[in-house]
Amino acid sequence: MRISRVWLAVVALTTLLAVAGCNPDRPTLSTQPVTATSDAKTKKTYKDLIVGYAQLGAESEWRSANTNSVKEAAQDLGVELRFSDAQQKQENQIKAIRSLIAQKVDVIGVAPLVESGWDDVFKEAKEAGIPIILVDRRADVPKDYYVTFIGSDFLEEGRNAARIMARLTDGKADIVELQGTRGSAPANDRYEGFREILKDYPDMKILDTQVGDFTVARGKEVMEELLKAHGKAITAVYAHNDDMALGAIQAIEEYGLKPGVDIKIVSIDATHGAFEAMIDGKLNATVECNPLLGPQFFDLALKVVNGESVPKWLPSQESEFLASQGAVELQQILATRKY
Ligand code: GYE
Repeated sequence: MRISRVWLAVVALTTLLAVAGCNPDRPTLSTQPVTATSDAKTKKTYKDLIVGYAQLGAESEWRSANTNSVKEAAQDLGVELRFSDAQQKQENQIKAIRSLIAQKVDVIGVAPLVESGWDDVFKEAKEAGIPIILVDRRADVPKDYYVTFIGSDFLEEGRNAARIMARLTDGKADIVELQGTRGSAPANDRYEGFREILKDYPDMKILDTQVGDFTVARGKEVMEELLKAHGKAITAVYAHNDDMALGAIQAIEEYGLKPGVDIKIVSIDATHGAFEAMIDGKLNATVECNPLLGPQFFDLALKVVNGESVPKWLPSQESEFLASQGAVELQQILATRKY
């Protein structure tokens, strides 16, 4: 048995060599040292790259996970990263991009705070020959001002949040909405996607909608105001991210109602904080939004620098989680999650 296997291998190898030798299209197996082609010589590797990342801020658990993912991936791959945090101010982000252009980095990643207002600075990058990769959020600019966008389908997240809310409330709810940063792509789309689905549910109404800036603190303040204005008429909260939902939970408890029971709550991101709140029965569901974009971002950056073609949008794969899955299952899932 053993001998016949060895023979088979010898026969197979001989055949392969013979075929390779007579087929002009195949590379021939030879003992000559392989010389690098000029293409391989000019192709850059991660270690050659200098990449800028203009982050928008540090407003949420999602954002910290996004920042860590980018920094960790850069370190693992050996990319030189020039990172800046705009502290939620568009003018800071624009300044950071201009400085990266002046430093002549190879690629600039931008998570645009809001959708509008990027034309001038993106044009400057284009004229300097520096490709822009949009990470996480879209910008409303001509398509040739950026090479690719890597991030989530925020419209679909909004639709999914509404579908879950409809299931949780049997299609009957008086909802207050906590919106993310005004003018940002996720706030715009999560607002719109949610309403799209609500059209099919005449007994689901939005009582009020306010901006909570994607932060716990603002989520709490805004929810306090909403409770003051509408009190027990509120039966559901739709928060554009988990942090605001966590703030709303505190406000609801202080008001003397039970979050998750008296008021159903659905949010977006699926952070550790959201899982803990679901395990405690205070949050009913969260729609996943993936912040771990670092490795894909650098993969795209390298391809772009080497002139390879990349898709115009690389959508993230996402799921959803419900308190009704039970504490045991949620604990197990939580243990496997990085953010
Ligand atoms: O949902 C929120 C963060 O742009 C998708 O920004 C991101 C959003 C995320 O502050 O938590």
